[in-house]
Amino acid sequence: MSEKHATDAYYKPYDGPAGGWGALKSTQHFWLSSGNATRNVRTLLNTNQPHGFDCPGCAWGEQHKPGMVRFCENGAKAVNWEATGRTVDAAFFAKHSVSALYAQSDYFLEYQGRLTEPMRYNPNTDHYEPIAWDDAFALIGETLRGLDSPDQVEFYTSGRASNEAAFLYQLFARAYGTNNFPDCSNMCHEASGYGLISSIGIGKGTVSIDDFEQADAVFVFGQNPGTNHPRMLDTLRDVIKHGKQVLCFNTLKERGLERFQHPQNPLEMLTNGFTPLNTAYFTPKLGGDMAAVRGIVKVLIALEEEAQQRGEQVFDHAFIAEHTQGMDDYLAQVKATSWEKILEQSGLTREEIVSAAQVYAKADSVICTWAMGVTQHKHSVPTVHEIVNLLLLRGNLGKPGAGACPVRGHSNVQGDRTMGINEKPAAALLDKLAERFGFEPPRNHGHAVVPAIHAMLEGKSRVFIGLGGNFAAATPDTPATEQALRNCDLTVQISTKLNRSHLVTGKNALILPCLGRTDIDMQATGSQHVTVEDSFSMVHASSGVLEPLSLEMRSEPAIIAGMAKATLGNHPVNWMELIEDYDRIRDLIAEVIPGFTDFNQQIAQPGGFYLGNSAREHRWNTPASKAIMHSHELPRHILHDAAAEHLTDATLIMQTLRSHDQYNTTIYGLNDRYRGIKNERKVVFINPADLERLGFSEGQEVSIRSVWNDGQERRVDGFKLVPYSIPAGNVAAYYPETNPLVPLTSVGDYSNTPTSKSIAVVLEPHQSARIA
Ligand SMILES: Nc1nc2c(c(=O)[nH]1)N[C@H]1C(S)=C(S)[C@@H](COP(=O)(O)OP(=O)(O)OC[C@H]3O[C@@H](n4cnc5c(=O)[nH]c(N)nc54)[C@H](O)[C@@H]3O)O[C@H]1N2
Ligand SMILES: Nc1nc2c(c(=O)[nH]1)N[C@H]1C(S)=C(S)[C@@H](COP(=O)(O)OP(=O)(O)OC[C@H]3O[C@@H](n4cnc5c(=O)[nH]c(N)nc54)[C@H](O)[C@@H]3O)O[C@H]1N2
Ligand SMILES: [Mo]
Repeated sequence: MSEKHATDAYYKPYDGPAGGWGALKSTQHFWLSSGNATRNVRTLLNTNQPHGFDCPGCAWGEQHKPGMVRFCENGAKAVNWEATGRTVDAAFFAKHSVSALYAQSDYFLEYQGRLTEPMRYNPNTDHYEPIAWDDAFALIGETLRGLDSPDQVEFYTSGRASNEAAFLYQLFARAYGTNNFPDCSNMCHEASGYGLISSIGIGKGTVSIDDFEQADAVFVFGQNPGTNHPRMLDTLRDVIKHGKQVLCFNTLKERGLERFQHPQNPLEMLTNGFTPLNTAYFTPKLGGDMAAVRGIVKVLIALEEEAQQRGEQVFDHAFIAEHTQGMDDYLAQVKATSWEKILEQSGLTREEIVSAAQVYAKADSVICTWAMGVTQHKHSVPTVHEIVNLLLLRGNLGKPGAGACPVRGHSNVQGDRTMGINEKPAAALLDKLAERFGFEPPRNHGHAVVPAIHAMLEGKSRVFIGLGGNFAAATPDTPATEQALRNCDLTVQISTKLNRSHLVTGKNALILPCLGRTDIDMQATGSQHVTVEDSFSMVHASSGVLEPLSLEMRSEPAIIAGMAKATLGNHPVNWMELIEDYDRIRDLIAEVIPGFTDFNQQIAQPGGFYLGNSAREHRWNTPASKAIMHSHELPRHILHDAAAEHLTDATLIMQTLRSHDQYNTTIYGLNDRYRGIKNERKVVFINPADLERLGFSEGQEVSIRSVWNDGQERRVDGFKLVPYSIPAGNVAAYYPETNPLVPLTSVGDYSNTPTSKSIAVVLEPHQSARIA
């Protein structure tokens, strides 16, 4: 008889491959439960097709392979979720008070369906009530015109906004007078942007998707593509099939980095075959990647010394001399770092590091990819610098099959930046805006996410406008962020679906329902397409295919134009004329944003066009006109002093991550198939030795309290312990349920990104929720 476990009800280790029948079954489930199944067959088949829409899921690129099906399991969830038949209308809000809705889960809120009409919060009744579009715009215009300074408004963007919407949004905010652009990327790949600009002079990845076909080795750091970028599995699978190397560095053994059964490969499906997705798998401790890369470089130095004796070389000295600066200091820094420190911080063995270095040294072309496991730590920028140094030492930048590949999150987060969503805009952009539109844009830097929260908390900012996203739930220190939003005179949420941010209202609060990627966007001159940019700097068009569920929904560009017109009149453009035909917006983009010449003609090509990448072409936009190898000491501790000074034997370091059934704060379901979790989100993955050492038992409910020196208690309750293969001293739990634990001031050096992958916590026996 098998042993009974306290976790049996919600945890059963999953031993299948990624993809496979499980993916098909799940795709079918989300399709059938969309409330719109018949309509959505066509919707799904239009995903990522030349004349269809860009998948609202991730920012992975398109491989130029013909085929009828270009979506993955999680893309299908995203599509069916948006293209639901359920609606949240005036009757819904009349029935449910805001306080009652606030008590519901994030899953419940979004499941209710698409927002269909503009609503205004009535504090007397605690209900949202319908408001006419013109009245909503007038309220925004009056409020904005009545402030003491334009810097009292926060213009938030989530990375689904199209290029056209983002361009109009930044034009509106700058013509109004502020650079306050808190953006989801401040919580996401900011460290990649900062790290890459400061080393290679451009804040974007340097590879194209075709480079993967030519890479001898791909190093994957801190990402879980099986869930978050499933189409990348296809690419990794091809690398392996070509007999090349894939080295994975991940604190967890993620099934989506181990083996893959391609749902579109009949042979694999019918024979239950699969392809391994890596040739080596390393499990560093949280925050250990910089140390791991440093160890690799330490081995490379030794290999270089040996090679020189034979008259050979491991480093690409010609490349280094011509294109880089700072190598000597960097190598001295590496030599000065002890093996003891490298092994302690990385959690890897010396043999593992040597084996990775040998693969690196033998490969003629290497791509390094990474995501949140690298970018959400205190020392994320130094880690990105370290990865870039590794690449530069063998000239792995700007040659086929080689380069840096930060794998972006939201489907157009990269494009939004290209369009000027940036609280620290380049002077060249502002000069261009001044020249083209004849107004003087603000030159002072604005607020990113964390400074925006501080400003609202302190009463310095008084209006929050969210172009998509879920600010209240996605940001750190949830009670502080909620207070910040409640302090505002006005909160405006431009959204497709109901979420937590609608329920955390300013004195005035508006919900403005918008069209999504899948919807047909009909304007005066006919149906419009928009454009997006993927992780590989490819810009392409996206056109919706579904009749919108309500005539009251408006497109994002139309909503921005409405707010701008009500605030600024026809300054500096005739906003409404632009909305009649988005080609007109693209003509302005072509004049202002580099790389977009002949935008409207270029976008007509199926598959879109490539924006180019200066570093790939060995043009280095840095002060020295060279790629810079930065040298940082390994951090003394991966935590901030405010946490590190209070450590005890009971302190654990926690990462917050995504389950397989969620898209950021959008919870599609309660399962995490590849990690074996069913019908539960409040779990803590913990090393069995820690479980025993700390005197807890499997399945026990605990409270998680974070360790920080400001005297404030940050705690979440009722999480169940799941023994899991995870390095000792590390734990993992899902976001956004754990966001209350991330102190607002716990941010990355240089990046200001919340340290969502390294939070010092202690576990305590569950305290039942306190009565207020
Ligand atoms: N289906 C789906 N797709 C998505 C999203 C989604 O929520 N759902 N979100 C989108 C967005 S906005 C983003 S930014 C991306 C996020 O994509 P990911 O970065 O893959 O997202 P996370 O779930 O945060 O996963 C982090 C991974 O890094 C590992 N990790 C954590 N810390 C460390 C570390 O210190 N070192 C190493 N080596 N590994 C570490 C974790 O074990 C986990 O596998 O996905 C995008 N795509
Ligand atoms: N603890 C912790 N916190 C994190 C992270 C983490 O790993 N751990 N990850 C961070 C990362 S990487 C990111 S990117 C942020 C995400 O932060 P956000 O981008 O703010 O959050 P999302 O959950 O993606 O936003 C979901 C909402 O967007 C709206 N929406 C969806 N599609 C559209 C559209 O087409 N138009 C408009 N206008 N609205 C739309 C819907 O109303 C939906 O409820 O969270 C960050 N927060
Ligand atoms: Mo992200």
